[in-house]
Amino acid sequence: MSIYGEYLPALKDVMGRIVEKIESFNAYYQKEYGEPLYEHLNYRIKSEDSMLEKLQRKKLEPTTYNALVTLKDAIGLRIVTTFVDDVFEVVRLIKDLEFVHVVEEKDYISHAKENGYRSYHMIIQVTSPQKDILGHQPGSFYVEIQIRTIAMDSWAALEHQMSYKKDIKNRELISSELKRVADELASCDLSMQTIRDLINRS
Ligand code: 0O2
Repeated sequence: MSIYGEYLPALKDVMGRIVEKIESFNAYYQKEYGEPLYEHLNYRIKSEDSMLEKLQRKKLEPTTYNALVTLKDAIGLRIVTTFVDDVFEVVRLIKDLEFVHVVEEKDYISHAKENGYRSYHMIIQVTSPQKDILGHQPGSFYVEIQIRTIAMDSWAALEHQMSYKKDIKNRELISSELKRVADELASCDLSMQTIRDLINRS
């Protein structure tokens, strides 16, 4: 049986509802302002293998409770914007949703990680008509949302490749180059934002 057990349909339902809302924001921005709020949106329910691997890595029992409550990223969304300001606009809109309660926020954009990683992370709780693992109905389910710019996203993908290679040569050199590029990309993101503001004001 799946690690998500009988809750898999509820996870799919919750993911569908939040995705639909976010897509409707994008359609609204496109219609109202002539440009979308974000460039693309990815979403997934973490595969059973990845969830089991993560539980093992965190030394947690492979129970449905640990998969859904202790770890809070069974449902994951990634929203990728063109401009930095739009990251914070997406955050604001998500916080305003009436069926969403924000549990945790990590602003790795204002405070980048030491390796150069930048992204805005939110853990939210979404209410659902379906029963949750604590027996509540309506229930609530956790969703992890990562929001970042295209530049931050390409960087994270490259850095992720390195972290998965076991016997990589020149790891130190590559890490310091990645850090340098992360800072350059952050500077380009700021310049892009400034140019966009200048265009919009003129
Ligand atoms: P996976 O397989 O991607 O889910 P958590 O590990 O989630 O319990 P943590 O690490 O405190 O708790 O959460 P954080 O910092 O919000 O990171 C969550 C996710 O963000 C990570 O998931 C990565 O996907 C991504 N992330 C965080 N730091 C980095 C980084 O330095 N580089 C890259 N490329 N991605 C990062 P997991 O848990 O690693 O696994």
